[in-house]
Amino acid sequence: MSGTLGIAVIGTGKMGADHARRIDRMVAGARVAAVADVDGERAKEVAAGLDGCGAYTDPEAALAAPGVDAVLIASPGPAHEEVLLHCLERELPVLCEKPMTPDPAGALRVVEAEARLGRRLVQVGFMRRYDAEYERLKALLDGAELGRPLFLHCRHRNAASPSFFTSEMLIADSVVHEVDAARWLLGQEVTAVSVLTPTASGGAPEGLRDPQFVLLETSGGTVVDVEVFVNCGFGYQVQCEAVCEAGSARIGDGQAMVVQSGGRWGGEIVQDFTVRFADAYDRQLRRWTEAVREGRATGPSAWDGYAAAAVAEAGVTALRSGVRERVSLAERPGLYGGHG
Ligand code: NAD
Ligand code: ISE
Repeated sequence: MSGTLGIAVIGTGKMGADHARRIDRMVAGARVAAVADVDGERAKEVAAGLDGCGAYTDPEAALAAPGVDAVLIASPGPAHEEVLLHCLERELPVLCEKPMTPDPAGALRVVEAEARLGRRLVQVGFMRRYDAEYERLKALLDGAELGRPLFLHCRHRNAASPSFFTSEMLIADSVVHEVDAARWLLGQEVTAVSVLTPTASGGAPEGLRDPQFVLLETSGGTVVDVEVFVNCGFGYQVQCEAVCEAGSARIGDGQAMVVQSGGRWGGEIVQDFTVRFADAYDRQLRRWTEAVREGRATGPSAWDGYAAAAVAEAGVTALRSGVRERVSLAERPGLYGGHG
């Protein structure tokens, strides 16, 4: 396309408002044409700062608004499927925040609808694939100079969890990022999940099983462990160490600047994902916009969203059962050749 890409942003909470600001200020060739939020006041507030942007409470009305060529979904996970299916009906390219859907059954309905259409329109917001450190680790592993990956040791820590967070969401909402990152970094599927839980931290809200230790086994024989701790109190940390046959590589130490003064050394720990992954969100949106304008599909696909949801479901079952659970995947439609 030659004109500016008009984007409808569905859900204008923390992420939706941030993405709308990003489209407005950081992405060339795109503008926010409409926003929708069930909270009409929130939608109006975000639209007020954006030239020619309509505010709606009904997502379908935003999809049908004048000048809308593409959609960004940033409503809560359970609301994604309905909007995704409407986008596919209207043949609108869509960038959908993770998780694509909270359940594999819903994700499979999206995959099947897109496969029937015969072309990729859905990209899932697994933004770690656009983070500079993750990109370097991916290039190193693909280059194979360290040999075969044996382990990925991952840590995913949030300073505090939102009030609505459940024990299951530590897996389906947080570890789902590691699931996608592991599938992408390794080019393998996750085949089984086990979950161990220590006595909950005193800093966690009553009843929340936080932290958890999640073990993923993969089709290529790599073992991935994830410490997820969403009320660690001290900051936001996402780390990954790949241990390979001939060496190891680690990302996420966050040591951009180390200060030495008064007989001490140290640095800052960022407090949340909007800071740690700001560049990745920018790059994700820029590359998606470029691809949509050129009529291409790139990035994590609906199949990746489905595979991550299937692993998350096995993880939630393992959390409840206390035993190792196998992951079962549907047959992959031809539309989704290899790993995205
Ligand atoms: P939020 O609660 O701050 O915002 C969600 C907004 O959606 C709210 O304004 C709410 O009123 C609105 N909403 C609720 N139901 C709706 C519906 N049916 N239609 C339209 N609007 C609706 O949540 P958030 O933290 O911004 O998370 C939004 C999405 O982004 C979730 O899928 C979440 O998992 C994802 N997320 C991704 C990252 C990341 O790092 N990629 C980080 C945080 C959140
Ligand atoms: C949140 O929804 C995200 O996606 C963040 O990246 C993650 O760190 C956090 O745990 C999730 O709740």
